[in-house]
Amino acid sequence: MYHSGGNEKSHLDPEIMKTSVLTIEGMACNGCADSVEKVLSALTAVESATVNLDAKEATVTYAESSVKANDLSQAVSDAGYTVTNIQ
Ligand SMILES: [Cu+2]
Repeated sequence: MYHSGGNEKSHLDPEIMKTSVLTIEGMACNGCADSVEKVLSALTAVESATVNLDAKEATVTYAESSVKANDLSQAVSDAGYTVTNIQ
């Protein structure tokens, strides 16, 4: 029987990243898509946000422990758009 030495990991649990797809109404052009991307990316717990204008969808990867899907939706409506679905 011997010690495992430096093998042991002392990290806290890594944050669990979650990806949600938001359906957004009200985006008319690339400028709108950029705005939505910016407000979502600005949230501290959001790792990435990508908007597909044609699909009216934003794909957002975020730390679920720090931000909820509702917070994403709120940020989008604060920017003047409407989230009609989150999956
Ligand atoms: Cu626009």
